[in-house]
Amino acid sequence: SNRIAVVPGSFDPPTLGHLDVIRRAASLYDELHVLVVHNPDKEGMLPIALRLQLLEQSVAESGIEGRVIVGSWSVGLLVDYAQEVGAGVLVKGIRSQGDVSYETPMAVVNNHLAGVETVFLLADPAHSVVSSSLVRQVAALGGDVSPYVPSAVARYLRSATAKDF
Ligand code: COD
Repeated sequence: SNRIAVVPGSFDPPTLGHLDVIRRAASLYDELHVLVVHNPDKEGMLPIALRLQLLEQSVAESGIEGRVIVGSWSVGLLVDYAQEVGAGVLVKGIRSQGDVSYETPMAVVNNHLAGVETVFLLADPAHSVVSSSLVRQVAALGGDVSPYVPSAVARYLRSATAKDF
């Protein structure tokens, strides 16, 4: 159904850019699944269970209106999950031409595989330089990441020691 959408990502960790896309997508669809997907191309910092917990806290703290379900998916195709929950749409955020180049082949293949459409939301310029990798780097070097992440994530990163990165 096109009333149900999935926002997939690595969320390693969740950022204010992610939360902005989640909030805007939640206003467009009746039900939104925010899905932590293991990206085989990326090594990853935080365990999936922790990313899930931080996402749940961030969604709760941000007061996002609408039905938002946080989950994870590590076996099989993303579109298998979409079909399982009856979602006809994937929502992705676009910060740059680089994001367009990265997302285009996946959007085409996901449509061929399962008829699922990908909807792109343009990043808010206020967040368009924010990425999880930037946050990881600043946090690992002892900088303040609170302008870029939800407060639950800032709290976690402050409590974690350098050896966790
Ligand atoms: N502002 C707006 N949007 C943002 C921001 C920001 N500051 N930061 C990130 N985003 C967007 C990204 O563009 C992306 O759309 C989403 O948020 C998630 O970002 P990340 O970095 O957490 O996640 P990615 O880019 O590593 O995505 C991982 C996925 C696993 C979702 C991706 O690789 C994917 O869709 N894989 C599909 C697996 C599959 O089924 N493959 C076979 C067919 S293609």
